[in-house]
Amino acid sequence: MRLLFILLAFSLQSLAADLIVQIGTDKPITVKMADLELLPHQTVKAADHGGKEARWTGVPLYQVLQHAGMSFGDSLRGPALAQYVVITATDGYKAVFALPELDPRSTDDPVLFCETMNDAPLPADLGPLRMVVPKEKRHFRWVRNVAKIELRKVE
Ligand SMILES: Nc1nc2c(c(=O)[nH]1)N[C@H]1C(S)=C(S)[C@@H](COP(=O)(O)O)O[C@H]1N2
Ligand SMILES: [Mo]
Repeated sequence: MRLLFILLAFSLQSLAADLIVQIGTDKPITVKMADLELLPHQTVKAADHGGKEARWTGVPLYQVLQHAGMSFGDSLRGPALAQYVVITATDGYKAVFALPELDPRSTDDPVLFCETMNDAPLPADLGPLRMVVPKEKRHFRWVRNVAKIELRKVE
């Protein structure tokens, strides 16, 4: 019984660590923390809401979308630009990004899914994944505890 409980707690924890990514009406895919590890990372120095500066390391949002099958190449133009990304946290908080804010052809401003702050894994109230958007003067889109990423089309 006790072993069962431990196993259950363990699998729930690893479930919570997974990221769900859905491109349009495709079947949602699960991106594990181990999958994220393999994607290109970037480190930035940025101050959080409390004004404390830290070193944040993570994967750019466009890299995660690319990993899930979206292309950021020359095909991303015209009607394809009328798409947007919805980030949902475990507490239901949501933030929205337009594609030119993410596309490296359009901007050098990083939008990152960070797994570490000052080289240490994020505490439970922030992580395991937190968005870091250094260009924002307000921290509206520094979503804590990210659970899901969706690419949707403006109707
Ligand atoms: N999951 C989640 N992330 C969130 C929020 C929230 O309510 N839930 N609030 C946002 C807002 S408005 C701000 S100002 C910052 C505050 O982050 P901090 O308290 O970790 O500094 O988190 C952002 N990320
Ligand atoms: Mo805020």
